[in-house]
Amino acid sequence: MKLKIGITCYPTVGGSGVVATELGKMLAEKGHKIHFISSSLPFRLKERNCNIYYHQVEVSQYSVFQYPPYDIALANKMAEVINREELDILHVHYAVPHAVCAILAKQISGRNVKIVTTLHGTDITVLGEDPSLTDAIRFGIEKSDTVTAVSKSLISQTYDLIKPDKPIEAIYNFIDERVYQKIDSTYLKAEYGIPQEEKVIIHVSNFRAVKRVTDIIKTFAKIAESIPAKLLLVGDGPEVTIICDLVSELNLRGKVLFLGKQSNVEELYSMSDLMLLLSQKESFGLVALEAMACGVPCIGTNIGGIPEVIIDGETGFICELGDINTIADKAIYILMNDNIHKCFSDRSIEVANEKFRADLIVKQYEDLYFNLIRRS
Ligand code: GMT
Repeated sequence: MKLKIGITCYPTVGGSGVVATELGKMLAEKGHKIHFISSSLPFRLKERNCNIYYHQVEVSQYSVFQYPPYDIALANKMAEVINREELDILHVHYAVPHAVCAILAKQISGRNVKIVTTLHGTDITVLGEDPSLTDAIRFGIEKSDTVTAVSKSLISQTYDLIKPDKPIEAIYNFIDERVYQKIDSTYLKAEYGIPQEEKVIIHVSNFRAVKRVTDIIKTFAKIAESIPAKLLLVGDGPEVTIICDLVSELNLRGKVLFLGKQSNVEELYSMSDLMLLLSQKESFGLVALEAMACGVPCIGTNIGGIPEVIIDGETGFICELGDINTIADKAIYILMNDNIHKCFSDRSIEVANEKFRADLIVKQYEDLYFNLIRRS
């Protein structure tokens, strides 16, 4: 049986948008009809696929509205698509506003569409602490037909912060192993002017304060004292100016490459020897998984879902938040020891494939959809 599934996510760069879009693409490959409903085309939705449709939410800009009514317009568009396309499932990523909009849309449409909500982290760990949103988040969770979260840690944080009366199932994020794999990128190192014998450390994020990119720079400064190395910073965001200033202050300007937003990051991972993810909030850490799939050992903080992705002592190391000296020591240990690096790299690829392979995770979502439909 093939399903008709609506998907709503934040379409701009971000792990939740990536996961939602990749899930839609995979489900479309399996023959399900996928209807993306969002404010703009999800950035990863590039190729044409006859099973994928896109419905843009248009928001009125009447002068009487102090704020454009995006949430109402989204609910209205969702209801329109539910009815016209006879959706079986509406899968929304983020409790607010998307789950709340989906519940409203279901009522507007009058159709028994099943609502699946996936929690990604920011909606709980950041917004969940805002009293003006807590009750709405709890409502979105409790009134969804099924709720999933991207890590076990996020489930316990959701119960701690929001206290919903609802079971939540962990379904991990995944990578498309056809894309994320180690490729020969020696030519790229030359293109970036990095001598072949120099080590490459990579960090990929949206440079928000929670990513603690300043800790990455401080750690790199210590590593660069012992090893010839370059740091690749991939992405863009609010902290970039602070980070540039710190790079200059620590005399690292020739050693840190600010690459900005990049596509085909698998090439950049493939030329890297180590990934650093030193966040203070991280429900999963999709970038660590992407790096692992390309054979890059990772050092991450003991925060949120990171220890569910990086296996301490097998695919990298887990260190305490802000413990720059230990992080730098462990990084140098991996980078100076070819045998350890190879073991961690091979094990990273194995874990990415065994635990987070696309077909495995997409099947879990598919089973969940079919169970919901069977129950109705
Ligand atoms: O990390 C971000 O700032 C972006 C955020 C998002 O909403 O896209 O990422 C969240 O969802 C990703 C996909 O599930 C997770 O890999 C990230 O860990 C999570 N971010 C946080 O929890 C801070």
